[in-house]
Amino acid sequence: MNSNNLLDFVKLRNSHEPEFIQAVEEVALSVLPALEKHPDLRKLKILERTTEPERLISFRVSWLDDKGEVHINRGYRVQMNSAIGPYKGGLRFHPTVNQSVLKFLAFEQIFKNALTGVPMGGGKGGSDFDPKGKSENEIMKFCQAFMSELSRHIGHRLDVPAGDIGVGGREIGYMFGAYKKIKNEFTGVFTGKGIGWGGSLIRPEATGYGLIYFAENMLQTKGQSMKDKICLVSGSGNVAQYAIEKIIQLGGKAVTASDSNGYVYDEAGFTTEKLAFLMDLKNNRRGRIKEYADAFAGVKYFETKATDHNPLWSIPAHCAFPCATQNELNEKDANNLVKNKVLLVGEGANMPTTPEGINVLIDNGIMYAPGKASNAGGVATSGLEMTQNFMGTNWTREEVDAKLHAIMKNIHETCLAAAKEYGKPGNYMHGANIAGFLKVARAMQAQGVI
Ligand code: NDP
Ligand code: 2IT
Repeated sequence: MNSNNLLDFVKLRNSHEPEFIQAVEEVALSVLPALEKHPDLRKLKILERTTEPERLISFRVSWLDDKGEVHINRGYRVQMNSAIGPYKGGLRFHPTVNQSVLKFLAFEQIFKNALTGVPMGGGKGGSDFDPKGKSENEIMKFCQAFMSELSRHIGHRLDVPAGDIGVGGREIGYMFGAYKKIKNEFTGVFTGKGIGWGGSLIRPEATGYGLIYFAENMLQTKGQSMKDKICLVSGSGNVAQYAIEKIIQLGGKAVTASDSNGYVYDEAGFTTEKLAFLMDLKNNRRGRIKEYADAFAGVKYFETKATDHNPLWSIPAHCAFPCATQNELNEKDANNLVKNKVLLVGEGANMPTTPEGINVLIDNGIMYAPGKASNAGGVATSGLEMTQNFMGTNWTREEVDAKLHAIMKNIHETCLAAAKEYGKPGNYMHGANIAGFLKVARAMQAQGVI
């Protein structure tokens, strides 16, 4: 089966799922040429099998708001692949959540998790519930209603969810509490738990820190470092916040952050104090990014209009870190980055760059790190949380951070080695896709046609 046949197969079966098709197409274009070296894997239709979820659960979530009004949301869990470990991946609460979005995320998660070296399969879930503007009580009620069904399908050796957009420590707490009540057992069924009830130090920081560790590794291949690098960051949630923190710690300068209303441009750069303000604004007061610009002199705020490009990416900088959501950096944005001679793009979000955008970056020699490699620090540290839960132990901050550091370095080396071996030296996208795929493929081959 050549790439056209495979994509026809996937498009036919998933014709109304554009994000899922986009994610499969990227992996297929990397992996199919590589598979010419492995006719045994082609014959077994391993790639085709990875595009079909092992199980997809969709369910009704009914709940009552503070005024007693009934709301109906849709809940999902996509159990995509369990060849190398229990299903593992986050839960997303956002109005744009649908089957296509969750299947793309679960598909990416298979290969990302394989790259971490921690034994975890791929999964993802969530709901079209919109947490914005909901009271604390409504968030709890929704989480409990969601768990009344999801609890039947997960377990610490079966499927271990975590956070993603709209799901952070607060929501994990409510969902973990509901699970424990329903099942009458205390297990590490979630990661991203609070310290003191099974959580791991550094898990909240891990995705953003890991992203910047990965970028540092990329820069080192050119004899450079993060020091004095001007960085564009999009988003202002979990990943963006800790990416900014690590950029500051390594001597770089983060000059932007955004939310779905607009972005701020702080030419002087974030400091530890300004970042503390942003974290309080977003994590406690749950306000809008505009307030950051209102609070500090010299910071500009721009509303994001529905245009064909995002002006955040046309600000001159050395590094760009999209940390908000899928398809937030398109071909025009990529051309603007090229014009400004950006050195690297490191994806903190999942699939934030469109396929056309990726081509522009790679064709123009910009180092490009795909999310499944560069944002894998989050799930890798979730894996470390699972290990600590099974061992009944807690590692120190320094221990977890050292392991995260080593894992990101290893992923970086793995990507470069696979890229070189398969004739695409320096291409992190092909390297990540091929290395992640081959690990899962060998496990599927050993386990038979199931
Ligand atoms: P959060 O919910 O903490 O933050 C999301 C941020 O992105 C917010 O600033 C949000 O703005 C913005 N955003 C979300 N949707 C849109 C949109 N449609 N348009 C513009 N801005 C948007 O999520 P995370 O930081 O956890 O996740 C960010 C990205 O990183 C996602 O792609 C996620 O899949 C990925 N990721 C997360 C990991 C984790 O451990 N949390 C691990 C690996 C990847 P607003 O508040 O206005 O909605
Ligand atoms: O996209 C991701 O890797 C995450 N949202 C984290 C998943 C996890 O299980 O920690």
